[in-house]
Amino acid sequence: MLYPIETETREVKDLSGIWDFKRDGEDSFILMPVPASYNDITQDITLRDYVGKVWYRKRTFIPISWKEKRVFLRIGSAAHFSEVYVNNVKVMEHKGGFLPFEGEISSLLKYGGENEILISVDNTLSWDILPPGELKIINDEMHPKEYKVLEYYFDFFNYSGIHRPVLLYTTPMTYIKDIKVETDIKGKDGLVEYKVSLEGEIGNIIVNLRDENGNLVASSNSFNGMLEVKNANLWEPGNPHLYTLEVKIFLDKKLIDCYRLDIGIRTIRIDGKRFLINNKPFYFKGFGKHEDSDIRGKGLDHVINIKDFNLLKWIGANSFRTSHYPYSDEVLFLADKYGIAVIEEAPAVGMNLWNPENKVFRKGRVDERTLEHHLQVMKEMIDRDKNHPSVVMWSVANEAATFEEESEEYFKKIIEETKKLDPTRPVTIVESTSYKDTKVSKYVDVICVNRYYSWYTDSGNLDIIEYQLEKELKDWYDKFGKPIILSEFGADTITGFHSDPPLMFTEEYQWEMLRRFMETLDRLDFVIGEHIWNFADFMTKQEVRRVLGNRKGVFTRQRQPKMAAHFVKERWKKIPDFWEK
Ligand code: GCB
Repeated sequence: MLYPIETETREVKDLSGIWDFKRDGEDSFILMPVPASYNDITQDITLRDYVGKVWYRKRTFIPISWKEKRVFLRIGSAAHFSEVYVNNVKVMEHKGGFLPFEGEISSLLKYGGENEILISVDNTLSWDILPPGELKIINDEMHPKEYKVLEYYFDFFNYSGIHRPVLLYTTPMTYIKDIKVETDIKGKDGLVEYKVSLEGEIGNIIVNLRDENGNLVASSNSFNGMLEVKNANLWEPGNPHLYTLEVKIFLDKKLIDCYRLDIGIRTIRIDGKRFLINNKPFYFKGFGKHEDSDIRGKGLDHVINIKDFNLLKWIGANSFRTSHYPYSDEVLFLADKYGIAVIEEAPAVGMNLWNPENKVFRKGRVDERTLEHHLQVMKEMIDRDKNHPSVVMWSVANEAATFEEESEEYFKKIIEETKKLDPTRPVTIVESTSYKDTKVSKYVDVICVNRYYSWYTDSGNLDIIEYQLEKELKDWYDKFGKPIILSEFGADTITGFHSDPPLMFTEEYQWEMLRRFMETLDRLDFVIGEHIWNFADFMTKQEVRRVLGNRKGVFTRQRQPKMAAHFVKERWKKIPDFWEK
């Protein structure tokens, strides 16, 4: 899937702005910004915690000139199930709240007139959608009849609505439908293998590869091919050179369509206990993040995004994981540009009830319907993001109940299919299970482990970290012989709380905990990365272990540094991006 861009043959109309909005069944509309979660926009608690369907409506003029073109409607994301109507005709529906969907609407439009776009979005979770959840209906003496509660087992608020831009865009009748790029390195030269798919009449093609200054470095006139770039400037974390692949289609010598795709030339390979980018051992320094901010919820916000990348650079991070779902296209374009490596995660989180007696991988919960949807999500995610140089690994899930027998077949299929869809990137699953019990980690290329020593276990005992971390990670390595990333570790920290000696929830405790974890990792040469949980504080559902959300951020939700940020910055300054212990 190509991201909509403007070129000499294409137009984009961004429908971001103020839409009409109402809950299903209501008579009148209120005003609602798009993109944004609707939850925190009004003062109405029943809307904040609403479960069910809502409607978004936008009226827009379509220019007469668009009659000669194809017009597509693309929704960046809608959490979680959506149906789309144009001038009262249903054009598409989509399941899954974190990936885009689009459809051609040319035949439904009034050209030179006003058109109505109506989008329903339902945030109800079930076991056959990712992330899963369940609508519980309580009938006991302590609740009113049929009392409804949406239960979910992941640790972020179920923000809802249209979270990413809604775009109208045009293409010519014959148009470039997709481009796929894979790159390699030969000595000092770069190899760019590409494939262009076309819809409509077959025309002639010119493919030009240009460097950052617009200079032509290679070209071809076939739909599939290999471009060679002499003395290529590679893409890598910290030094992210991009090239532009310019694809032009001609019919009878007339330019019909043009698309420009930014690409990076780089390789990724696992070699024993090393993760090689451009044949050099890469060390992941960074965070698990969230798409989350005040008022906007999970709505795309360029201000927050640029601030976050500036903070990543400031603190010396070179990577993050899109915990726990694929982030917006716009974030990944920034990662390409800023030179930040991304572990991109599927929205498979909350597949764990932390109880071997109460199974998740069974009929009616995570079963063949979930599997089918999960496979579809992997397909959509890879289809959208295959060309991003910043995406260096796929994560198929976070903290699933991989100790259950039935999880093995499930994830074996998901991992096999992911590797088939993209043989160029390693695959991981992020584990909370013990190395002894996991049925799945044997299928992945890199082991990712989340550990909360001195927090959820041995709470308050910082002195246990070194012993437990070293022991457990060595056990993981001895068993699987694969490189390991400590993909989560952290402490809830209320900014402004202090104590010395360090006590839980203070800024000193977070600092001291991170220090002890990190210094232990330095001694383990098979550990190829440290991702702190979390980049910033974020909203969760309300529960007694959460104080206005999860406070494990090294930055506050408003993106101000806690004390530990300064320690992490000093540490990461000393660790190069390419580092072999
Ligand atoms: C985890 C989860 C993450 C939570 C975190 C925590 O293991 O992967 O989603 O937010 O722990 O803070 O409990």
